[in-house]
Amino acid sequence: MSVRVPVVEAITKANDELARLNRARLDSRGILGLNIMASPGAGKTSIIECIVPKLSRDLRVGVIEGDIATSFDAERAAAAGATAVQINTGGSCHLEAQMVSQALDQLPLDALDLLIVENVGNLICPATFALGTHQNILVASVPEGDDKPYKHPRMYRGVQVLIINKVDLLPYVRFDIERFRRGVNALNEGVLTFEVSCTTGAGMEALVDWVRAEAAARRAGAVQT
Ligand SMILES: Nc1nc2c(ncn2[C@@H]2O[C@H](COP(=O)(O)OP(=O)(O)OP(=O)(O)O)[C@@H](O)[C@H]2O)c(=O)[nH]1
Ligand SMILES: [Mg+2]
Repeated sequence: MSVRVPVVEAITKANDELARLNRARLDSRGILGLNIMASPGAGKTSIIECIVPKLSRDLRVGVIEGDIATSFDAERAAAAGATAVQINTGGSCHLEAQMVSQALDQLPLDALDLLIVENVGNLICPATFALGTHQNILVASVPEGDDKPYKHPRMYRGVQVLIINKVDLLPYVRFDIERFRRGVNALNEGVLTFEVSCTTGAGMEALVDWVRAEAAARRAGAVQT
């Protein structure tokens, strides 16, 4: 144990340095970077599919998709109108700043206003690795259960935005939203929260408006990194 801890610290320190370089690449161009995290199947790509067509009316959107295998999600993001790059981690359960750096090399950064990163579906490891994005967004979905804030406190603590997805399933799934909210509040009081459904489109306009406002503020240089 006395050996392992310094090794882990060294890895995250090296990652943090690369994340700072990624952030500088975004900041020098006024690009807003969002890091979307969630468990597998929570609806990360579905949300991207919902918001990209609306955002593309006035923003140029790039998407970096992280998955262990396949390019399915990059194909879906591209079909929605984004310039998309797929990272295959080959087994790693999270993205690291180095992977994002390589993906940034493949994107036309001078022609983007917004970068959305979809992290690998996992509620544990992605919370540990900074990527250089500006906002960490967690998608929680109704069928996962209302106990997830209690079971994954680190993830819920470390995000600036929470999206509760699949609210269309509330009548059919046992999900006590008050219990869920109490768990969230204990860890991250006042976290900006959106309740949405990709199936019905409910709540999407508010989410899109928030992304637009954040991107505009960043482009105007009004937000400090
Ligand atoms: N009922 C319902 N189903 C949804 C909603 N959003 C997504 N889904 C479904 O949930 C499943 C997973 O959606 P994805 O968008 O692929 O989820 P993901 O988080 O990107 O999954 P991974 O990238 O594999 O981790 C699909 O069958 C979607 O159609 C929603 O709001 N309501
Ligand atoms: Mg996905």
